[in-house]
Amino acid sequence: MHIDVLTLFPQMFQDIFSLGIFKRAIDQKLVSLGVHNIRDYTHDKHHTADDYPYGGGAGMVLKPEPIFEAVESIERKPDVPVILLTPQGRLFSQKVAQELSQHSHLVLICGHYEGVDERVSEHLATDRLSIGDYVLSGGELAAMVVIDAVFRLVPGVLGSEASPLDDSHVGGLLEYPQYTRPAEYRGWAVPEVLLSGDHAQVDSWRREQAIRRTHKNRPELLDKAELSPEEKRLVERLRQS
Ligand code: 6GU
Repeated sequence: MHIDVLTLFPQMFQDIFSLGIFKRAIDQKLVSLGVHNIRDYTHDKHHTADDYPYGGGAGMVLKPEPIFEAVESIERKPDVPVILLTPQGRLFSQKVAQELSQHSHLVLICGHYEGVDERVSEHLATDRLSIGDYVLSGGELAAMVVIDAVFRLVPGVLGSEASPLDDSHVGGLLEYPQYTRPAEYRGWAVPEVLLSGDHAQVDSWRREQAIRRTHKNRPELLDKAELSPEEKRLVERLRQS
């Protein structure tokens, strides 16, 4: 999986994916990141990437030409998604991350200032993504969120192939609580069942904890979660109490 990012701040991407699990993944060539400075595709002596908005108003708008030229300089097949990161995009989610991880190549464009000339969204981008209902000063952090969530789904990037299946939001529930040694810390004991060695009991405890935690923190997720009839009865009881 290769991701190309277009940004006004390429330094922001310097070290972030060369640490932790992604270091090995990059060394093993499972994933790679190309970072491109939009300013390198300007032609005037001041390398102007932004300009005043037509119609007036506050702030500056990213010009279309350097962004079109930067994307066009990237060698890519016709079906490669070109994604604009913008608060006006559709909402990014684990499901979208899974969709994107099926592609071998993505191009991400980081918006900035008050916005990006609409012709980029309309005639260059094939998709627009937002990472949540808040405004960031640029698309870079959003792009990093998308890259992290997508890279970790590429087969082999996580140590164990099974681990992404247990993640929060896979299957529509938040993840169950995790514990490691010591079995007792400052008087707080790890739940007995986890020390029992009974895998069926552990699985059923975890499933119930996932449901209880989802009910407490993200109740709206339970409407769409995949639940057994018994689990649905648990949800009913939680909602009534
Ligand atoms: Cl993709 N960009 C910006 N600037 N702000 C955001 C966002 C993106 N997603 C949520 N907030």
